[in-house]
Amino acid sequence: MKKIYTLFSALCLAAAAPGTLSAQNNFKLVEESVSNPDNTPAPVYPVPSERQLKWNETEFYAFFHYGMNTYTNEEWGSGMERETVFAPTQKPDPRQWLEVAKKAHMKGGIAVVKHHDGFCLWPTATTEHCTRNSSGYGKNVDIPKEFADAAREFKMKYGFYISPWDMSSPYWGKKDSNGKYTDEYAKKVFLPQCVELAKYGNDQFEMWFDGATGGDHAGGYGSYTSSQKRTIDNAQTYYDIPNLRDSIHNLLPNVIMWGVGGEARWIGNEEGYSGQTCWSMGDAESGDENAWQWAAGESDAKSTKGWFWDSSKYNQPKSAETLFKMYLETVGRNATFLLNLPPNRAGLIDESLVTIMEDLGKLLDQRLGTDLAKTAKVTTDCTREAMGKGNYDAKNLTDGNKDTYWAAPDGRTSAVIELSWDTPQTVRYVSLMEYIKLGQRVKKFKIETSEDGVTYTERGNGQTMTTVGYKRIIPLNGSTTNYSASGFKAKSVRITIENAKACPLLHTVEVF
Ligand code: FUL
Repeated sequence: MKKIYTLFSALCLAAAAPGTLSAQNNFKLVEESVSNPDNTPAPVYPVPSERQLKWNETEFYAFFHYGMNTYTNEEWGSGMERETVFAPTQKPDPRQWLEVAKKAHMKGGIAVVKHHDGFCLWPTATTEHCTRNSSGYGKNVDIPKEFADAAREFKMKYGFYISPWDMSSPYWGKKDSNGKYTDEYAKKVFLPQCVELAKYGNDQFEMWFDGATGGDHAGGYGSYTSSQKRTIDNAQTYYDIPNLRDSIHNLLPNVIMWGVGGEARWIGNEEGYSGQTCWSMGDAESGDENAWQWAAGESDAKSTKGWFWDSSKYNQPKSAETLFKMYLETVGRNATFLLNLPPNRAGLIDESLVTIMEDLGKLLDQRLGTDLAKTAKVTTDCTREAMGKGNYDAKNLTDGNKDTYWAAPDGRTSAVIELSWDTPQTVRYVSLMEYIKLGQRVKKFKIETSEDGVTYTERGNGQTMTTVGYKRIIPLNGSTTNYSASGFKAKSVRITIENAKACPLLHTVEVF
């Protein structure tokens, strides 16, 4: 190998004047081809960063909308509420919030610690509009602290929603005498608030910045008049996002700056579904296979009627069955699922929601809890040659290790993976996971089952089987409305990747 390397370098250097770009490029190419002893597949760009990968693994996590609006029964406040209006009827208990989320098998949570009204759920140094000036059980409440402590206790991931829009701040949207926006809000309020939150733990996984840019709700120090309506024109520049991103990443290496932060995208609806075709780059429900920036989708959705608990109304919690459908249409379609559980005026998740979360946890156990692939014989019609220490064998698909994967040889954009059992199993769902560290590749696939190992029938008809990405779960009955399917008897499940951007790589196949 060393010889070839030297020979090629000599040839390259001879072919181009030393020091020129082409000499350097040739040198690099040869160096790369001989320094790939494991025959690792070339990446298909864009690829996720380490922190984006870790974030994706959170899959299903809770949103907790709690704050001033919980005590005014509003969805958006005005910024003019007195601090004493925040009046919990007992000590708020973020530990209970996460305990409930865990029952539904969520892996983490994001607490809203400042909504658009600007009231901060911690005694911040940046404004008086915070719990320091509340009374009773509200006085000096420190939600980020208790939330972070509880998450660590439960070994769950955690992060915070901090609204960039701040109706209570006199600086928000302020212009100077030349009509130019001042940077006072970013410098005196928003950036310092993010830094304060960072101090609650460097293990945070996501900071959530919603995209609201002002408007009808003028808010702050006065009454609603049209002259008080404030807006901003460009969130990126107004909040100094590039600087904020760098500063926060220095403090929180694993945090994803969501939304306006640019590291994960809004799926484009708040209904709990993503596109059946869903690329981890581009925009909205389906993404764009040709976009250059990795931005996987996150689907934020409500479990009740509003984002905040409304003590004056029936909050209409969704059933566990509906939430299971939302799970399959988000996590099962290459998006993460951020499900809102709004604490009530006692600062607790209401009993009605607790029961639903327990039921959802049970449904997930029953339907996606026993992986039949673990007992299957797995074969593929092609396997990449390894050359080095590792391997790309079919057995990697069921070894429970996300770092080992099956790979097809270069030049292949289709492949067949087959799982079989000696006795027929009842199969309902198939879950696939690409090795996205090297890019999202699969463009089309199909699934068949066979009861006798001879005759195969295509399943999942009705589902669009295009992309896979981080995870894709196909209900084999093919329905897009009824996911409590009874299933099919199968001695064999055959997955055919029909098209891919480059040689396909999967790290996990599961069958339920
Ligand atoms: C939106 C907000 O305006 C809603 O109140 C809610 O917080 C939702 C999650 O994000 O942008």
